[in-house]
Amino acid sequence: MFEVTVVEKNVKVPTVVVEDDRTGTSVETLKRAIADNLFYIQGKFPDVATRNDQYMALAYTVRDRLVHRWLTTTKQFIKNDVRAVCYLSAEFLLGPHLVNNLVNMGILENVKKAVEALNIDFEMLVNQEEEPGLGNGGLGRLAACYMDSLATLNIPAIGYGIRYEFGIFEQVIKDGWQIEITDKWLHFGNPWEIPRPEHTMEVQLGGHTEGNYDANGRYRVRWIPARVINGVPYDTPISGYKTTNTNTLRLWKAEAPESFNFKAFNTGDYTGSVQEKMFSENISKVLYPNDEPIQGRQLRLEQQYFFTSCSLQDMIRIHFANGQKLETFHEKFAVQLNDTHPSVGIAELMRLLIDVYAMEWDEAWEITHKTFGYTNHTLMPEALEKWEYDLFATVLPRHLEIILEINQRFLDEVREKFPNDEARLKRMSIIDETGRKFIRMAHLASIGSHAINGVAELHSQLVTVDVLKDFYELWPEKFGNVTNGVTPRRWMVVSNPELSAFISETIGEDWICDLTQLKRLEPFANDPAFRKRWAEIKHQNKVHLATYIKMHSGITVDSNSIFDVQVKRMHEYKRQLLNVLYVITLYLQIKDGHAKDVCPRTFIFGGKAAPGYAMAKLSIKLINGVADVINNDPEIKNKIKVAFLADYCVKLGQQVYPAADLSEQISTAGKEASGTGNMKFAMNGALTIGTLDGANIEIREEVGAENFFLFGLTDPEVKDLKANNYRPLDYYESNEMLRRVIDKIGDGTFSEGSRQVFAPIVDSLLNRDEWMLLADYQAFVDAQGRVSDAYKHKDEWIKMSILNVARMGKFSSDRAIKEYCDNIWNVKPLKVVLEDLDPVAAVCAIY
Ligand code: NBG
Repeated sequence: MFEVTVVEKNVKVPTVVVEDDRTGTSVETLKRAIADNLFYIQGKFPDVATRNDQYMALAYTVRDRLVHRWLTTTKQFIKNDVRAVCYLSAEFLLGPHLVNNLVNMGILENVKKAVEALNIDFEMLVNQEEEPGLGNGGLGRLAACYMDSLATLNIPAIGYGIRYEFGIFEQVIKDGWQIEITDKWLHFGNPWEIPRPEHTMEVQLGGHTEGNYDANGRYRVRWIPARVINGVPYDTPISGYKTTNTNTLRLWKAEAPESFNFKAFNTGDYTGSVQEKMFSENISKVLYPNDEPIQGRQLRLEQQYFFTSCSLQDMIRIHFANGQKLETFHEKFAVQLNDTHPSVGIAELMRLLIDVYAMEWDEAWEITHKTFGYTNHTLMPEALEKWEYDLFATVLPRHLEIILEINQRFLDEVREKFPNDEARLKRMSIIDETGRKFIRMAHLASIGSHAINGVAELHSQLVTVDVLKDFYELWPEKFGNVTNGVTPRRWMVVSNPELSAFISETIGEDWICDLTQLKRLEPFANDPAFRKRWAEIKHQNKVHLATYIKMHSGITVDSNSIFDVQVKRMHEYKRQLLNVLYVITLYLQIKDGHAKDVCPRTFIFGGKAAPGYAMAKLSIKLINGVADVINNDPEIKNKIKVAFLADYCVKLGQQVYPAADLSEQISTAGKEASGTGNMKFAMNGALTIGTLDGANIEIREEVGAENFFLFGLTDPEVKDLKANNYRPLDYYESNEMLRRVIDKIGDGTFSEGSRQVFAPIVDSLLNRDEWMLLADYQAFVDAQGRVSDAYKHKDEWIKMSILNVARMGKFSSDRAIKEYCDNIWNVKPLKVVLEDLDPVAAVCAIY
């Protein structure tokens, strides 16, 4: 930006500010930039431009402004020799970039005006964006919220992951069943990323190892791989809210080292010659849906090793480029393992230090152990990663040797502390030898990290008495808790602009970066005018969602009814089926002639089922079957409606949370590690009906028991009942309504007369009921009754809604990130100052 002062005939005219075309943010400059990009980047005249051309032109306009901040940030991080957080995650569920970046950069209003001045509908461009769905659910979305907070808090950070060509599948519903369609997020190009082929890393796989003595008589191991694959980094700038600081998300794409196998090509085998390329590129081809019965495990292991190895090599490259020595690696990088997916990184850093850089074991171990922290996200046994020993040996022969050495030394330590305790050694070993041999990744992660944390208080406590009990007994000081949080920028400011503006009008804007400020809304709960406006905004949001539902599923819903919402991955422990049992209960009550007692409700469901998870898919079919019957039954007189929203994703979440009255958080106690949807709902003024599970417990503590609908068994009660031969049939036999509800599922009412379709559900509920739906059924129905009663007193309900929002300060991801920084990473913020960069001058090319 520079200033021109025009002086004419000795008359001084006011200073005119001329903006740089590529960084200026006035409406006029933005308008010109969009028009320019449409012409020069998309190569289109305005009258033939498609909506996607227009979107791309706008996205590049925004990116230019981001790049300015981004490069400034990188430059200043390097100049200040900062300690950085490296967040290793197999998933980053970012959601759409455009509006989030505009909000963070503070240019939303000007951009809207510029777009409209070009006669383009802004909302249409927003809807044009394909979201990068590079995650399954909570874990991936948490990583995205954390990237937002790291940037906002001015923490130097790099997110490292995989640039999947196909992210989470697109869900369509056909005859009530889920059908999976491949995701096409890259189909029209991705304007937010910049490839950096100059920083390509080589990754080795397979083969064997050879030991020999070097010139100094030191034993060295050489890994002779069977395959080598290239990892090409693609960088996405991650903006912070109202700060210059812009961090990097670096995602790796797998490529073959050479596009052609020339030998095969020369012998005329053209397809053979490209096969190698295809095999190599497979590694970053597709995101694994979780809960999938594990086939194709080898590819998954290769994915994990691929991105971790690239990332660690990249950190070492940056470290050296900064003129540092390897001995100080742990002083410059705090590496966080987002679950066990990147935990092979512990063996990989050891390999790099010992084999590649000839460091001694003890020093390498010291560095490695000080570098890593491990976050556990689940207690579910099927999600605790184990790799078949033989498979691991085939894919990563050198890493297996290193892991065995780590294990040996570790078990010696255990022996010393707990002599003569063979059972303990067996339990704690990285190698599971109870049957077929496996490598237990959670053990490797725990041994190789200096800090281990769970994601909510209950979960962290259960980690120490359950999956990692023995490790806790060995190293209690390593264990801690960081309760999850979500970013108020995306989940309030971007998703719910009306409510956010109203809050800012009332208490100023500081709450956006300090969510505890929302407390100042409390007194307004008693102000009728405030409540009235609050209720209007909620109603408006419901009208918007109702329009969406009508458009996408043809169902007409009543915006005055309770919007009762359960959106999350389909999983038995999350108990969507318990919700369905209540829907059918209400249906039967109306059919029994009690319609006048029923408070009108719209039950909204959304969520994907892993393609191989039959029970989860069947639940979707049941929800849709129930919806068909209820929505079309004239006797119901529209008192209740059921809608399953297809293809639940971040974009859809942004429309759903602001419109919800009731948030369903009804997992079996002790099973949901934290949950983060529960936070997004409450921040947008929905009340929670929930069990004492995960972060629900802390949400209830914060908002007050009187503003939360609690029901159900506690974790110890669940365990007790299990231990005492839980018999679901007892509940079925003794509760008439429950019996009628389950019989209805079985008798074909919701499956066009077929008794077969839902037989597995009935069988599972009556004979096993692993997740104790029947035990919690009556308590749930009673709690739902309390919800209906409360909703009848609309004014009181709104008060509770306001108090929920006012007391959600704790659940900002900013708070969570500060705790990680202080207790685990020991990193400090660095406030970056926006400076004019001369794009011609070489500044720095390290990141
Ligand atoms: C999930 C838990 C959620 C939790 C998120 C984020 C996995 C393995 N775990 O309860 O099920 O909120 O992680 O921590 O996806």
